[in-house]
Amino acid sequence: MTDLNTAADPAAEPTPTRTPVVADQPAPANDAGAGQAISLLGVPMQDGAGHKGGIMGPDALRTAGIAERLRQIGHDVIDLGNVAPGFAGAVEIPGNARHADAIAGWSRALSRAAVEVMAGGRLPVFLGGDHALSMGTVNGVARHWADTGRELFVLWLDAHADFNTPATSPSGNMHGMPLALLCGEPGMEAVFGDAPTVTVDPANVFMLGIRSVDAGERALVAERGITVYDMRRVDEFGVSACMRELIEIVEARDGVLHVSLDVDFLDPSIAPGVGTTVPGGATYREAHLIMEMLNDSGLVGSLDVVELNPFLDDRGRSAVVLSELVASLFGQTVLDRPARLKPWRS
Ligand SMILES: [Mn+2]
Repeated sequence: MTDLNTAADPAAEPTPTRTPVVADQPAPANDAGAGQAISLLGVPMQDGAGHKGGIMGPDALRTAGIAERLRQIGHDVIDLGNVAPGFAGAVEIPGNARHADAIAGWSRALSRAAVEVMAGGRLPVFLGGDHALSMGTVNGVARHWADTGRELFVLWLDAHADFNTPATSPSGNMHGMPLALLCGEPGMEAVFGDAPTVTVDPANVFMLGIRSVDAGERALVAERGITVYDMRRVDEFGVSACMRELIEIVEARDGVLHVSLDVDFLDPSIAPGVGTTVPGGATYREAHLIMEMLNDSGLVGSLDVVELNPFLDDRGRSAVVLSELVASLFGQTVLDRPARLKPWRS
């Protein structure tokens, strides 16, 4: 991990040149008339979670006005409806992995969908659905950037590391395994079978907000060299220092970011609609600051919004908070601040 005290020194390195994430829409969203082409894809899956209810997640986000909010700030938004799960047949995964057949079907269909949308020059936003959906979405995103020669980084906003394998998982719920699969941990090859896969380099993964890690995955996360900004680090340095550090790393490599936003990243007091709440999560203001800094960075090329369980929500509160956060990530601001204001660079 880079030292927080030196990472932001503007004199240390020349400002890197940056390639726009989506070639046709290089300007930031808050510039008048410079909206991005965004495609929403619903993923009503819940096979990876321990609770039922995730199948309602995409429609709750739609009901909370996610598309309208993005259109209001000038984006070209298409809602592609829900992705249909593929059929993978019988999938053999040794160890503790529940509903592996269904997860495999979803993963292959989602990987194809991500590749297709991105090949069309649009930025995909996947509305979940449980976090196992990221096996498919991030695999597709990684395939796209591997083909186009851009280095992919992943920001995992979550209470959990999601780095279990069928060998380490206490529950067998595959929503706790997507990062392990994506980083190429052995045991889950059958999820994609003969379908194309591109592995994510664990050194390019940032976890932020982590506060509940199982014993087995703790060792793996440390061994693989993943950058972990746990809540202790957030408390000590603040989210802005963590975000600045990771944004500078991605910028320096002319990389692109996939963001995977799990509802349980947020404190349960602001987002109760998730089956795996953990106390001590990100506050409303911390979460919005993260989204605004991501928008300022211009580095985000794809997004998952996962684990929303409307069955556990409180009158749609979590769905509204999430759709507000997504709008914030794409340029919604409370006041008209100058776009791409970067005080740490001046
Ligand atoms: Mn998760």
